[in-house]
Amino acid sequence: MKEIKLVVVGLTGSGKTTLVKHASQIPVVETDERSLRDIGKPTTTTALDFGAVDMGDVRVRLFGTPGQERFSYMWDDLLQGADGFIFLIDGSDPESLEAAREMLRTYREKTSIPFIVGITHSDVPRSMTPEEVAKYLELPEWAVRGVVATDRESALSLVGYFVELLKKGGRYG
Ligand SMILES: Nc1nc2c(ncn2[C@@H]2O[C@H](COP(=O)(O)OP(=O)(O)OP(=O)(O)O)[C@@H](O)[C@H]2O)c(=O)[nH]1
Ligand SMILES: [Mg+2]
Repeated sequence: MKEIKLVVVGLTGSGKTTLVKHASQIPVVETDERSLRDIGKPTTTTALDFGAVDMGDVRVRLFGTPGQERFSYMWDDLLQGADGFIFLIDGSDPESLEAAREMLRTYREKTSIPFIVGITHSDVPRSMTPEEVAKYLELPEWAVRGVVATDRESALSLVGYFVELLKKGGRYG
């Protein structure tokens, strides 16, 4: 079976661990620990999340990164051998948008592999739309999709969408 490695990146609280957990069909390896700082949730990823899901003839390996800067030593390691990355933004938190843009810039300087942007919390009323965010990030609309990371079907649909794009782009398969 062909294998594809996707890395899930984004700010703390953007929903990376949640997405990997809901998209994976194997029990997920998690490294969440109690957060020392108040980040609006009890735990934070300290090293990585790992999950996997088979999609047709492709086995997708999903690696979630830690969002916090102090664990950023993991970022380059996790990108090793990756076929693409999914950049998550919490759509219910417009105040995080500027920091998210900066972080996306950092990742695009690190690597030239393909990426898409997922707008999480799409189920929260008055969340930012993918169109708005695409405009802000100066990306084409096809590159930015809404997702409900807590919902298995929605999480899988985002991953599946990216896998199809990678196949079409000739980057994979
Ligand atoms: N309603 C809703 N809640 C979400 C969604 N995605 C994530 N959440 C919640 O938002 C929080 C995000 O937490 P994580 O998945 O731990 O975020 P993370 O990006 O892994 O954060 P770090 O590991 O700290 O970098 C959790 O409480 C999730 O339940 C979503 O699409 N909708
Ligand atoms: Mg996490």
